[in-house]
Amino acid sequence: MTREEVRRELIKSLGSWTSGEEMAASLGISRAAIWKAVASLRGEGYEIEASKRGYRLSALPDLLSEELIQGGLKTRFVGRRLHHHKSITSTNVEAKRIVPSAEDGTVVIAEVQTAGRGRMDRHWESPRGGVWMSIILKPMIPPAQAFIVNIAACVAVARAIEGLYGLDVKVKWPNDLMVGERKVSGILTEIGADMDRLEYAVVGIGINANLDPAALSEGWKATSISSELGREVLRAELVRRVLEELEASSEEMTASSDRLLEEWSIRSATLGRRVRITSRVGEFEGLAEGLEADGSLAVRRDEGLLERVIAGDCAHLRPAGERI
Ligand code: BT5
Repeated sequence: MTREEVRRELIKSLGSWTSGEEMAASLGISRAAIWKAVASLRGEGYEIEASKRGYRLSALPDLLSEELIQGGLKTRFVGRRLHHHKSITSTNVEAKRIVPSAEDGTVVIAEVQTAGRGRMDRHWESPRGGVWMSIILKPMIPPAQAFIVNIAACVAVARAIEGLYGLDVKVKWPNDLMVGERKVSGILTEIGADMDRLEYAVVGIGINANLDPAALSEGWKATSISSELGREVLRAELVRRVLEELEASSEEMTASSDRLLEEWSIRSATLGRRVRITSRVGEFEGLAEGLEADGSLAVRRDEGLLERVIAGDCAHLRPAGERI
């Protein structure tokens, strides 16, 4: 059916122009037939622009369905299997449930999470308009290297948001992505391992895409892509880009982690700042000096001692010592 074929072609190049001539040639139909199909799709609520450059699909029923994400997805394995839920407790919980039978790169994605989770069982607010997804990875790396998955995910999401929207995205140790001083995305990586092999990593990614941060309970600490840009974005395009960047960074992490650690450091909003660390061993303040090869944050305590913090929370402090 022409309309269906045209729809698929436009979805493949969602957000960019497709020439009518090329589409007609590849589908073996006339340009007039394409025009008719476009008119019919517009009638269904698809927003399709037309210009000398061809057609561009700029808005669709804003769902993160398999079809919308996978059409035009340029990955080898990440996102090739995708489970879309309108509402779910937590995509990480669901991903861990299906992990034994899931292929490397399987994605669980939801429009809404009713019990989204942050680290240490904190609550993650996940209303409509965001991107809430978990990617199952089964990389060939030893358990001691598991931290690199989190680094790879942070770098991938930062690259995706920056690449698509030109926003300056910084990483706040260990897992926050920031625009300015506000959090736009959080990552929760959970792993399963035996003594000598990482069995899986579930990379949970939450991105405040099209939502009003004021509607979140700590809106003053959060931002969203739409509020930064002053317009809504195509979430399916964002998801695709994140999956593509994640595949690239997960390949980098199995080859050599040096570049990722370096990029993380360059993107870091934490290094060079005074921080307050809260970890299992207690709370202290100091200067964040560097990211170590094992993913820990090196913090120079005021008394001069260098602490390597492998897990915990980190608050950025103003020079005067007040919390931001
Ligand atoms: C995180 O934890 O930042 C990891 C968040 C991971 C969420 C994804 S969504 C898909 C997948 N499925 C899940 O169930 N989770 C993952 P953490 O560093 O612990 O930060 C949690 C803190 O961020 C909370 O205590 C709030 O202060 C704040 N917060 C909660 N919801 C937020 C939101 N939507 N935007 C910005 N900040 C938020």
